[in-house]
Amino acid sequence: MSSLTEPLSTAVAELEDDKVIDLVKERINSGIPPLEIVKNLQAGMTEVGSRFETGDYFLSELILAGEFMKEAMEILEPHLAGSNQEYRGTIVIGTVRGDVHDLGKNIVVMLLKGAGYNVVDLGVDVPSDKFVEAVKDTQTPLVAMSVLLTGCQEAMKEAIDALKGAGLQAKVMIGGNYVDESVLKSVGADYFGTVASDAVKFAEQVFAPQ
Ligand code: B12
Repeated sequence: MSSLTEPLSTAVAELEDDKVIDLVKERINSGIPPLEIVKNLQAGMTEVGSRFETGDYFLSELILAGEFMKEAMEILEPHLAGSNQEYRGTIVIGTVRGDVHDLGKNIVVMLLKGAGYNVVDLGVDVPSDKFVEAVKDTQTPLVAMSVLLTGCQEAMKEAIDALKGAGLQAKVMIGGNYVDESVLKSVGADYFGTVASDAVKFAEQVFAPQ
């Protein structure tokens, strides 16, 4: 049914919730880097999405996958978030209006916090004015937006236009499973990423000492 061979990714795709949790714990205990584990989880979730698309899985299966992913993330969180106390600045983040997917965004939040940033997380289904308000309040030089639904690309563009319209200079990084160079151009963002660690790379550029 799929070309997945990696056991954790396969367990995710097959919705074997107990096995997923056991494998995540086992891998953490044996010292496998947490981002490697995230990569395998993400590959499994992509397969869940494909099966949903082809009608082999239904919404109930998407919901189930979302739930055991949350449990897996709770196990990974202390390992991803690290203990970097150095304050490097504030970053605002949210999933754009109309989209409630947040598992990926939450991983981005954990990594940014782990890298020493103060993260203002606006949550999901965030309208443009909330992004504008948070950027004004924090005076952040960097906003991160997450999107998983292709239909929400327009909402992302609206949020970016609203920031520009308000005269704010903050750079915008966008990310999610389908974003690429063409999405970046069409919404007018400054940077795009398809994995959570991309967010840290770009933050380092924005916050680099001049
Ligand atoms: C789990 C899931 C759900 C769960 C979400 C639970 C939650 N709390 O997030 C629930 C059940 C709620 C859900 C609902 C829906 N979903 Co859904 N869902 C998924 C699924 C299977 C996995 C998403 C996920 O969590 N992946 C795991 C995480 C770790 O990966 P990630 O999100 O991609 O994040 C990583 C990167 O993208 C990146 N990243 C993410 N954000 C950012 C931000 C920045 C700045 C950076 C740098 C990086 C970055 O870093 C993360 C870690 O590396 C995807 C399939 C897929 N291919 O992604 C479909 C998918 C996204 N869903 C889809 C659909 C259609 C829906 C529904 C419309 C279904 C329905 N009929 O109701 C609703 C929409 C609800 C809404 N309004 O948002 C489609 C979207 C298709 C499209 N073209 O738009 C997908 C692609 C499935 C498919 N192939 O058809 N879904």
